[in-house]
Amino acid sequence: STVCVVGLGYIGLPTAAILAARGFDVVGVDINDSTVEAVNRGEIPFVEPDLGQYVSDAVAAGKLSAVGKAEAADAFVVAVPTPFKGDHEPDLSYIESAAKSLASQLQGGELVILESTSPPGATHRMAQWILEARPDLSLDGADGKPVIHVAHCPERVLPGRVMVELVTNDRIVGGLTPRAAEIARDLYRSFCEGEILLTDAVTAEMAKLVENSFRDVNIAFANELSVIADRLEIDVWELIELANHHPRVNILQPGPGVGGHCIAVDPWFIVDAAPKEARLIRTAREVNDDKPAWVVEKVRSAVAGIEKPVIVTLGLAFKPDIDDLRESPARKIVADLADEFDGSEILAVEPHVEELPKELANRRNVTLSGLKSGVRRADVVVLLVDHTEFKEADVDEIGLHEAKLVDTRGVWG
Ligand code: SAJ
Repeated sequence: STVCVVGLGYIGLPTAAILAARGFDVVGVDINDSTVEAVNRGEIPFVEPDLGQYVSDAVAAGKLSAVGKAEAADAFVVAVPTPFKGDHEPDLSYIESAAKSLASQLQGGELVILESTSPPGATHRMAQWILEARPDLSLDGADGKPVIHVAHCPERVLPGRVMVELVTNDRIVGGLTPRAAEIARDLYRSFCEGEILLTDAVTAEMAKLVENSFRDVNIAFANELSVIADRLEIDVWELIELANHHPRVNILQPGPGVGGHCIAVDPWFIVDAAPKEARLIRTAREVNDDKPAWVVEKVRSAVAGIEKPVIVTLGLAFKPDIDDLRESPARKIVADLADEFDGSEILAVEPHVEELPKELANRRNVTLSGLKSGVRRADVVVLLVDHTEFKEADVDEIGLHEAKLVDTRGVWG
Protein backbone atom coordinates (compact mmCIF):
# COMPACT_ATOMS: atom_id res chain seq x y z
CA SER A 1 0.00 0.00 0.00
CA THR A 2 0.98 3.65 -0.31
CA VAL A 3 2.02 6.23 2.27
CA CYS A 4 2.41 9.97 1.78
CA VAL A 5 4.74 11.57 4.33
CA VAL A 6 4.29 15.34 4.59
CA GLY A 7 7.47 17.07 5.84
CA LEU A 8 10.87 15.49 5.11
CA GLY A 9 12.74 16.77 8.16
CA TYR A 10 14.48 15.06 11.06
CA ILE A 11 11.44 12.83 11.66
CA GLY A 12 9.54 12.67 8.36
CA LEU A 13 12.47 11.54 6.24
CA PRO A 14 13.58 8.69 8.55
CA THR A 15 9.94 7.56 8.85
CA ALA A 16 9.49 7.68 5.07
CA ALA A 17 12.72 5.73 4.57
CA ILE A 18 11.88 3.00 7.05
CA LEU A 19 8.35 2.57 5.65
CA ALA A 20 9.88 2.23 2.18
CA ALA A 21 12.34 -0.36 3.53
CA ARG A 22 9.36 -2.34 4.84
CA GLY A 23 7.79 -2.48 1.39
CA PHE A 24 5.42 0.50 1.30
CA ASP A 25 5.37 2.74 -1.73
CA VAL A 26 6.26 6.05 -0.15
CA VAL A 27 5.96 9.57 -1.50
CA GLY A 28 7.62 12.26 0.62
CA VAL A 29 6.41 15.85 0.40
CA ASP A 30 8.43 18.93 1.22
CA ILE A 31 8.02 22.62 0.40
CA ASN A 32 11.80 22.97 0.19
CA ASP A 33 12.96 22.22 -3.38
CA SER A 34 16.50 21.39 -2.36
CA THR A 35 15.22 18.74 0.07
CA VAL A 36 13.02 17.22 -2.66
CA GLU A 37 15.94 17.18 -5.11
CA ALA A 38 18.37 15.72 -2.56
CA VAL A 39 15.98 12.87 -1.67
CA ASN A 40 15.32 12.08 -5.34
CA ARG A 41 19.09 11.81 -5.83
CA GLY A 42 19.13 9.35 -2.91
CA GLU A 43 20.86 11.85 -0.63
CA ILE A 44 19.97 13.30 2.77
CA PRO A 45 19.96 17.01 3.63
CA PHE A 46 21.23 16.59 7.23
CA VAL A 47 23.47 14.28 9.22
CA GLU A 48 21.91 11.20 10.83
CA PRO A 49 23.71 7.85 11.15
CA ASP A 50 22.46 5.12 8.74
CA LEU A 51 19.72 7.32 7.27
CA GLY A 52 21.74 7.97 4.09
CA GLN A 53 21.93 4.26 3.32
CA TYR A 54 18.20 3.77 3.92
CA VAL A 55 17.30 6.67 1.64
CA SER A 56 19.65 5.74 -1.18
CA ASP A 57 18.50 2.09 -1.09
CA ALA A 58 14.81 3.07 -1.03
CA VAL A 59 15.16 5.55 -3.89
CA ALA A 60 17.21 3.06 -5.97
CA ALA A 61 14.53 0.39 -5.35
CA GLY A 62 11.83 2.79 -6.57
CA LYS A 63 10.07 2.67 -3.18
CA LEU A 64 10.68 6.30 -2.17
CA SER A 65 10.39 9.52 -4.12
CA ALA A 66 9.89 13.14 -3.15
CA VAL A 67 7.55 15.81 -4.51
CA GLY A 68 6.42 19.33 -3.66
CA LYS A 69 2.70 18.61 -3.08
CA ALA A 70 0.72 15.87 -1.33
CA GLU A 71 -0.47 12.98 -3.52
CA ALA A 72 -3.22 10.40 -3.01
CA ALA A 73 -2.24 7.54 -0.68
CA ASP A 74 -3.75 5.00 1.71
CA ALA A 75 -2.08 6.68 4.69
CA PHE A 76 -0.71 10.15 5.37
CA VAL A 77 1.92 10.94 7.98
CA VAL A 78 2.24 14.63 8.86
CA ALA A 79 5.66 15.48 10.31
CA VAL A 80 5.95 19.26 9.97
CA PRO A 81 7.40 21.76 12.46
CA THR A 82 5.34 23.19 15.32
CA PRO A 83 7.34 26.29 16.29
CA PHE A 84 6.35 29.20 18.54
CA LYS A 85 4.71 32.42 17.67
CA GLY A 86 4.57 35.43 19.95
CA ASP A 87 5.26 34.66 23.59
CA HIS A 88 5.78 30.88 23.49
CA GLU A 89 2.44 30.16 21.82
CA PRO A 90 2.35 27.12 19.55
CA ASP A 91 2.18 27.96 15.86
CA LEU A 92 0.03 25.38 14.06
CA SER A 93 0.24 27.02 10.65
CA TYR A 94 2.41 24.24 9.15
CA ILE A 95 -0.11 21.63 10.33
CA GLU A 96 -2.89 23.73 8.87
CA SER A 97 -1.29 23.91 5.44
CA ALA A 98 -0.41 20.21 5.50
CA ALA A 99 -4.04 19.39 6.40
CA LYS A 100 -5.39 21.57 3.62
CA SER A 101 -3.04 20.18 1.01
CA LEU A 102 -3.74 16.54 1.84
CA ALA A 103 -7.50 17.10 2.22
CA SER A 104 -7.93 17.44 -1.54
CA GLN A 105 -6.35 14.00 -2.04
CA LEU A 106 -8.76 12.10 0.23
CA GLN A 107 -11.43 9.73 -1.03
CA GLY A 108 -12.57 8.16 2.25
CA GLY A 109 -11.07 5.24 4.15
CA GLU A 110 -7.62 6.82 4.52
CA LEU A 111 -5.54 7.06 7.68
CA VAL A 112 -4.12 10.49 8.60
CA ILE A 113 -1.47 10.52 11.32
CA LEU A 114 -0.09 13.63 12.98
CA GLU A 115 3.47 12.95 14.17
CA SER A 116 4.56 16.52 14.86
CA THR A 117 4.98 17.34 18.53
CA SER A 118 1.76 19.16 19.24
CA PRO A 119 -0.09 21.06 21.94
CA PRO A 120 -3.17 19.35 23.41
CA GLY A 121 -6.04 19.53 20.94
CA ALA A 122 -3.90 19.91 17.79
CA THR A 123 -4.93 16.55 16.30
CA HIS A 124 -8.57 17.47 16.70
CA ARG A 125 -7.85 20.87 15.15
CA MET A 126 -6.08 19.19 12.19
CA ALA A 127 -9.12 16.98 11.64
CA GLN A 128 -11.36 20.08 11.66
CA TRP A 129 -9.22 21.73 8.99
CA ILE A 130 -9.52 18.59 6.87
CA LEU A 131 -13.30 18.44 7.34
CA GLU A 132 -13.72 22.16 6.63
CA ALA A 133 -12.06 21.55 3.27
CA ARG A 134 -13.94 18.27 2.79
CA PRO A 135 -17.45 18.44 4.30
CA ASP A 136 -18.28 15.29 2.30
CA LEU A 137 -16.10 13.25 4.73
CA SER A 138 -16.47 12.41 8.44
CA LEU A 139 -14.48 11.01 11.36
CA ASP A 140 -17.04 8.38 12.37
CA GLY A 141 -19.30 7.64 9.41
CA ALA A 142 -22.08 9.94 10.64
CA ASP A 143 -24.76 10.57 7.99
CA GLY A 144 -23.27 7.76 5.93
CA LYS A 145 -20.29 9.91 4.88
CA PRO A 146 -17.00 8.17 4.07
CA VAL A 147 -14.66 8.02 7.08
CA ILE A 148 -11.18 9.47 7.56
CA HIS A 149 -9.25 7.85 10.41
CA VAL A 150 -7.19 10.43 12.31
CA ALA A 151 -4.59 9.66 15.00
CA HIS A 152 -1.65 11.24 16.79
CA CYS A 153 1.55 9.19 17.09
CA PRO A 154 4.28 11.31 18.62
CA GLU A 155 7.84 10.33 17.80
CA ARG A 156 10.37 10.03 20.61
CA VAL A 157 13.57 9.18 18.78
CA LEU A 158 16.85 10.66 19.95
CA PRO A 159 18.74 12.59 17.26
CA GLY A 160 21.86 10.58 16.42
CA ARG A 161 20.05 7.29 17.10
CA VAL A 162 16.95 7.82 15.00
CA MET A 163 17.20 4.72 12.78
CA VAL A 164 17.71 2.49 15.82
CA GLU A 165 15.08 4.08 18.06
CA LEU A 166 12.41 4.16 15.34
CA VAL A 167 12.50 0.38 15.51
CA THR A 168 13.18 -0.25 19.21
CA ASN A 169 11.23 2.48 21.07
CA ASP A 170 7.75 1.85 22.39
CA ARG A 171 5.17 3.94 20.60
CA ILE A 172 2.06 5.77 21.80
CA VAL A 173 -0.82 5.88 19.33
CA GLY A 174 -3.76 8.14 20.17
CA GLY A 175 -6.83 7.98 17.95
CA LEU A 176 -9.61 10.50 17.54
CA THR A 177 -11.65 7.28 17.49
CA PRO A 178 -10.64 3.82 18.83
CA ARG A 179 -10.79 2.50 15.26
CA ALA A 180 -8.34 5.15 14.04
CA ALA A 181 -5.89 4.12 16.78
CA GLU A 182 -6.11 0.49 15.71
CA ILE A 183 -5.50 1.26 12.04
CA ALA A 184 -2.54 3.50 12.94
CA ARG A 185 -1.14 0.73 15.13
CA ASP A 186 -1.12 -1.62 12.15
CA LEU A 187 1.00 0.84 10.16
CA TYR A 188 3.57 1.25 12.97
CA ARG A 189 3.66 -2.50 13.53
CA SER A 190 5.38 -2.77 10.13
CA PHE A 191 8.63 -1.35 11.52
CA CYS A 192 8.25 -0.80 15.26
CA GLU A 193 9.41 -3.70 17.42
CA GLY A 194 8.59 -1.95 20.70
CA GLU A 195 5.23 -2.01 22.44
CA ILE A 196 2.51 0.00 20.75
CA LEU A 197 0.20 1.56 23.32
CA LEU A 198 -3.24 2.79 22.32
CA THR A 199 -4.98 5.81 23.82
CA ASP A 200 -6.91 8.89 22.73
CA ALA A 201 -5.31 11.72 20.78
CA VAL A 202 -5.10 14.33 23.58
CA THR A 203 -3.46 11.89 26.00
CA ALA A 204 -0.95 10.97 23.29
CA GLU A 205 -0.21 14.65 22.68
CA MET A 206 0.33 15.26 26.37
CA ALA A 207 2.45 12.12 26.81
CA LYS A 208 5.07 13.44 24.43
CA LEU A 209 5.08 16.90 26.04
CA VAL A 210 5.27 15.40 29.51
CA GLU A 211 8.27 13.22 28.63
CA ASN A 212 10.30 16.19 27.49
CA SER A 213 9.09 18.33 30.39
CA PHE A 214 10.18 15.61 32.81
CA ARG A 215 13.66 15.84 31.37
CA ASP A 216 13.63 19.64 31.35
CA VAL A 217 12.56 19.84 35.00
CA ASN A 218 15.29 17.38 35.98
CA ILE A 219 17.97 19.24 34.04
CA ALA A 220 16.76 22.49 35.65
CA PHE A 221 17.26 20.89 39.04
CA ALA A 222 20.87 20.06 38.12
CA ASN A 223 21.42 23.54 36.67
CA GLU A 224 20.04 25.20 39.78
CA LEU A 225 22.31 23.04 41.93
CA SER A 226 25.33 24.18 39.92
CA VAL A 227 24.48 27.81 40.61
CA ILE A 228 23.88 27.13 44.32
CA ALA A 229 27.10 25.10 44.59
CA ASP A 230 29.04 27.90 42.94
CA ARG A 231 27.65 30.37 45.47
CA LEU A 232 28.61 28.02 48.32
CA GLU A 233 32.01 27.33 46.74
CA ILE A 234 31.60 23.59 46.49
CA ASP A 235 32.18 21.31 43.52
CA VAL A 236 28.77 20.50 41.98
CA TRP A 237 30.11 17.47 40.07
CA GLU A 238 31.39 15.88 43.24
CA LEU A 239 28.15 16.83 45.03
CA ILE A 240 25.98 15.14 42.39
CA GLU A 241 28.22 12.10 42.16
CA LEU A 242 27.97 11.60 45.90
CA ALA A 243 24.21 12.17 46.10
CA ASN A 244 23.65 9.74 43.23
CA HIS A 245 25.00 6.92 45.38
CA HIS A 246 21.63 6.99 47.13
CA PRO A 247 19.57 4.15 45.65
CA ARG A 248 16.63 6.41 44.73
CA VAL A 249 18.48 9.55 43.63
CA ASN A 250 19.57 10.12 40.05
CA ILE A 251 20.45 13.77 39.45
CA LEU A 252 21.23 14.74 35.85
CA GLN A 253 24.20 16.81 34.71
CA PRO A 254 24.33 20.60 34.77
CA GLY A 255 25.43 22.38 31.63
CA PRO A 256 25.33 25.78 29.91
CA GLY A 257 21.56 25.52 29.36
CA VAL A 258 19.17 23.28 27.45
CA GLY A 259 19.22 23.15 23.68
CA GLY A 260 17.81 21.17 20.80
CA HIS A 261 14.49 21.45 19.15
CA CYS A 262 12.34 19.62 21.67
CA ILE A 263 13.17 19.89 25.34
CA ALA A 264 13.55 23.66 25.23
CA VAL A 265 10.25 24.00 23.33
CA ASP A 266 7.72 21.34 24.33
CA PRO A 267 7.24 22.35 27.99
CA TRP A 268 5.99 25.75 26.82
CA PHE A 269 3.09 23.98 25.06
CA ILE A 270 1.96 22.71 28.45
CA VAL A 271 2.44 26.14 30.03
CA ASP A 272 0.41 27.69 27.21
CA ALA A 273 -2.39 25.14 27.67
CA ALA A 274 -2.55 25.51 31.48
CA PRO A 275 -0.74 28.74 32.40
CA LYS A 276 -1.93 28.93 36.00
CA GLU A 277 -1.32 25.32 36.88
CA ALA A 278 2.00 24.66 35.13
CA ARG A 279 4.16 26.43 37.73
CA LEU A 280 7.05 24.03 38.13
CA ILE A 281 7.26 23.40 34.39
CA ARG A 282 7.43 27.12 33.66
CA THR A 283 10.04 27.76 36.33
CA ALA A 284 12.20 24.91 35.03
CA ARG A 285 12.14 26.49 31.57
CA GLU A 286 13.18 29.82 33.07
CA VAL A 287 15.98 28.26 35.13
CA ASN A 288 17.37 26.52 32.04
CA ASP A 289 16.95 29.57 29.83
CA ASP A 290 18.77 31.74 32.38
CA LYS A 291 21.82 29.50 32.45
CA PRO A 292 23.60 31.00 29.40
CA ALA A 293 23.55 34.46 31.03
CA TRP A 294 25.06 32.94 34.17
CA VAL A 295 27.87 31.39 32.11
CA VAL A 296 28.58 34.78 30.51
CA GLU A 297 28.75 36.24 34.01
CA LYS A 298 31.34 33.56 34.99
CA VAL A 299 33.43 34.50 31.95
CA ARG A 300 33.13 38.18 32.89
CA SER A 301 34.64 37.51 36.30
CA ALA A 302 37.31 35.19 34.87
CA VAL A 303 38.63 37.91 32.55
CA ALA A 304 38.30 40.79 35.01
CA GLY A 305 41.45 42.91 34.83
CA ILE A 306 42.67 41.47 31.51
CA GLU A 307 42.63 44.00 28.72
CA LYS A 308 41.22 42.65 25.44
CA PRO A 309 41.16 39.04 26.61
CA VAL A 310 41.35 36.21 24.06
CA ILE A 311 38.32 34.06 24.83
CA VAL A 312 38.29 30.51 23.50
CA THR A 313 34.94 28.69 23.52
CA LEU A 314 34.80 24.93 23.10
CA GLY A 315 31.72 23.57 21.32
CA LEU A 316 28.73 25.10 19.52
CA ALA A 317 26.46 22.06 19.15
CA PHE A 318 23.48 21.57 21.46
CA LYS A 319 24.91 18.36 22.85
CA PRO A 320 28.04 16.21 22.53
CA ASP A 321 29.26 14.50 19.36
CA ILE A 322 26.70 15.88 16.93
CA ASP A 323 26.77 18.68 14.34
CA ASP A 324 23.31 20.01 15.24
CA LEU A 325 23.51 23.64 16.34
CA ARG A 326 19.73 24.21 16.61
CA GLU A 327 18.58 26.05 19.73
CA SER A 328 22.05 25.63 21.14
CA PRO A 329 22.90 27.46 24.37
CA ALA A 330 26.60 27.34 23.38
CA ARG A 331 25.84 29.34 20.27
CA LYS A 332 23.92 31.92 22.26
CA ILE A 333 26.75 32.23 24.79
CA VAL A 334 29.32 32.80 22.03
CA ALA A 335 27.08 35.49 20.47
CA ASP A 336 26.60 37.19 23.84
CA LEU A 337 30.35 37.09 24.53
CA ALA A 338 30.98 38.60 21.10
CA ASP A 339 28.60 41.47 21.93
CA GLU A 340 29.99 42.07 25.35
CA PHE A 341 33.70 41.79 24.52
CA ASP A 342 33.57 43.87 21.41
CA GLY A 343 37.28 44.65 21.19
CA SER A 344 38.39 41.13 22.13
CA GLU A 345 38.96 38.05 20.04
CA ILE A 346 36.62 35.11 20.44
CA LEU A 347 37.97 31.85 19.05
CA ALA A 348 35.15 29.31 18.69
CA VAL A 349 36.23 25.66 18.47
CA GLU A 350 33.68 23.25 16.98
CA PRO A 351 35.20 20.16 15.38
CA HIS A 352 31.84 19.08 13.89
CA VAL A 353 31.27 22.04 11.58
CA GLU A 354 33.28 23.58 8.76
CA GLU A 355 31.91 27.08 9.11
CA LEU A 356 30.35 29.28 11.76
CA PRO A 357 26.58 29.77 11.77
CA LYS A 358 25.62 33.03 10.06
CA GLU A 359 24.98 35.16 13.13
CA LEU A 360 28.50 34.38 14.40
CA ALA A 361 30.26 34.50 11.02
CA ASN A 362 28.89 38.05 10.63
CA ARG A 363 30.80 39.29 13.67
CA ARG A 364 34.29 40.55 13.09
CA ASN A 365 35.55 39.42 16.52
CA VAL A 366 34.54 35.72 16.21
CA THR A 367 36.53 33.12 14.25
CA LEU A 368 36.36 29.35 14.00
CA SER A 369 39.52 27.84 15.45
CA GLY A 370 41.27 24.52 16.00
CA LEU A 371 41.44 23.20 19.55
CA LYS A 372 45.15 23.36 20.12
CA SER A 373 45.82 26.56 18.19
CA GLY A 374 42.95 28.25 20.02
CA VAL A 375 43.74 27.11 23.54
CA ARG A 376 47.40 28.13 23.13
CA ARG A 377 46.35 31.75 22.70
CA ALA A 378 43.60 31.78 25.31
CA ASP A 379 43.34 34.00 28.34
CA VAL A 380 40.19 32.11 29.25
CA VAL A 381 38.83 28.79 27.94
CA VAL A 382 35.06 28.25 28.17
CA LEU A 383 34.02 24.62 27.79
CA LEU A 384 30.42 24.54 26.51
CA VAL A 385 29.96 21.07 24.99
CA ASP A 386 31.48 17.82 26.25
CA HIS A 387 32.49 16.51 22.82
CA THR A 388 34.62 13.35 23.02
CA GLU A 389 37.43 15.24 21.28
CA PHE A 390 37.59 17.69 24.18
CA LYS A 391 37.25 15.05 26.90
CA GLU A 392 40.07 13.02 25.42
CA ALA A 393 42.41 15.95 24.79
CA ASP A 394 45.73 15.87 26.61
CA VAL A 395 45.43 18.98 28.79
CA ASP A 396 49.20 19.43 29.08
CA GLU A 397 49.76 19.06 25.37
CA ILE A 398 47.14 21.65 24.45
CA GLY A 399 48.38 23.98 27.18
CA LEU A 400 45.05 24.13 28.97
CA HIS A 401 46.45 24.97 32.37
CA GLU A 402 47.95 28.19 31.15
CA ALA A 403 44.53 29.77 30.72
CA LYS A 404 41.68 30.37 33.12
CA LEU A 405 38.92 27.84 32.74
CA VAL A 406 35.13 28.10 32.85
CA ASP A 407 34.01 24.48 32.56
CA THR A 408 30.22 24.30 32.22
CA ARG A 409 30.21 20.51 31.80
CA GLY A 410 32.63 19.42 34.49
CA VAL A 411 34.98 17.80 31.99
CA TRP A 412 38.14 19.21 33.50
CA GLY A 413 36.82 20.10 36.94
N1 SAJ B 1 21.27 18.09 28.93
C1 SAJ B 1 21.88 18.56 30.08
N2 SAJ B 1 22.09 17.70 31.11
C2 SAJ B 1 21.71 16.39 31.05
C3 SAJ B 1 21.08 15.92 29.89
C4 SAJ B 1 20.86 16.79 28.83
O1 SAJ B 1 22.24 19.73 30.17
O2 SAJ B 1 21.96 15.68 32.03
C5 SAJ B 1 21.03 19.01 27.79
C6 SAJ B 1 21.79 18.63 26.52
O3 SAJ B 1 23.09 19.12 26.55
C7 SAJ B 1 20.95 19.29 25.46
C8 SAJ B 1 19.54 19.18 26.03
O4 SAJ B 1 19.68 18.91 27.40
O5 SAJ B 1 21.28 20.66 25.32
C9 SAJ B 1 18.68 18.12 25.40
O6 SAJ B 1 19.41 16.94 25.11
P1 SAJ B 1 18.83 15.47 25.31
O7 SAJ B 1 19.89 14.50 24.92
O8 SAJ B 1 18.30 15.31 26.68
O9 SAJ B 1 17.55 15.35 24.38
P2 SAJ B 1 17.24 15.67 22.81
O10 SAJ B 1 16.69 17.06 22.74
O11 SAJ B 1 18.34 15.31 21.90
O12 SAJ B 1 16.06 14.61 22.54
C10 SAJ B 1 14.90 14.62 23.38
C11 SAJ B 1 14.63 13.18 23.86
N3 SAJ B 1 13.63 13.20 24.93
C12 SAJ B 1 13.87 12.63 26.14
O13 SAJ B 1 14.91 12.10 26.41
C13 SAJ B 1 12.72 12.68 27.13
C14 SAJ B 1 14.17 12.34 22.70
O14 SAJ B 1 13.77 11.03 23.14
C15 SAJ B 1 12.97 13.00 22.00
O15 SAJ B 1 12.57 12.26 20.85
C16 SAJ B 1 13.43 14.36 21.50
O16 SAJ B 1 13.80 15.15 22.65
C17 SAJ B 1 12.27 14.97 20.75
O17 SAJ B 1 12.30 14.95 19.51
O18 SAJ B 1 11.31 15.41 21.39
